[in-house]
Amino acid sequence: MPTSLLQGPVSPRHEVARCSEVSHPNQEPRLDHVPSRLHERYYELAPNLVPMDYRKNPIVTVPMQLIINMPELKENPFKERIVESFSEDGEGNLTFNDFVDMFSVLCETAPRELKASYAFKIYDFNTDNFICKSDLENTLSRLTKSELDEEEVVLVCEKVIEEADLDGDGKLNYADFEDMISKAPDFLSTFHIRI
Ligand SMILES: [Ca+2]
Ligand SMILES: [Ca+2]
Repeated sequence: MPTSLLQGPVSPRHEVARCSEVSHPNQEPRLDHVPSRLHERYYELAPNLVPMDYRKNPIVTVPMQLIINMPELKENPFKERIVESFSEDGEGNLTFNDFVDMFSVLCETAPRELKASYAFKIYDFNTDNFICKSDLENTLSRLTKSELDEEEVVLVCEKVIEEADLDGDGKLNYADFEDMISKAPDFLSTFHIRI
């Protein structure tokens, strides 16, 4: 897993506090507020797995299948990839910290740069640190929900790579990708949810 992508300039867990301030304008901003609300959500997903008492440092994860059925994610075409990308084990099992990170990146007020770095991870289906043609085809088919047929998807992807691939190696590195999404903001729109 490319750790450089996880270490953005902004800490996701710091951002979650900002999200709470925005979504509760009438309340005093409380930095501990959202994590405890998120812990309730986390607990509700799997009351038999998640303890309320962490004093013995239990190892707790909630499996992907339960997380992708949350109302915030259920309709998202990238739900499995999103959960996988935030899971420390890479298989979609989320610790509470993974869960908090996921919500803080997806929240509407998270900085664009932070979202972009996770979008790159999420779209990089084969996890080789590049967005190649097959990643892009996979992404586009999900974004367009089969409005385009296979041939059209291939054509659009070739075009996108042709335009965004600045160093000419046939795939997009992060700089190429950032350049591409700056021209097509829709690419980030599936990464906003309310908590
Ligand atoms: Ca890739
Ligand atoms: Ca390139």
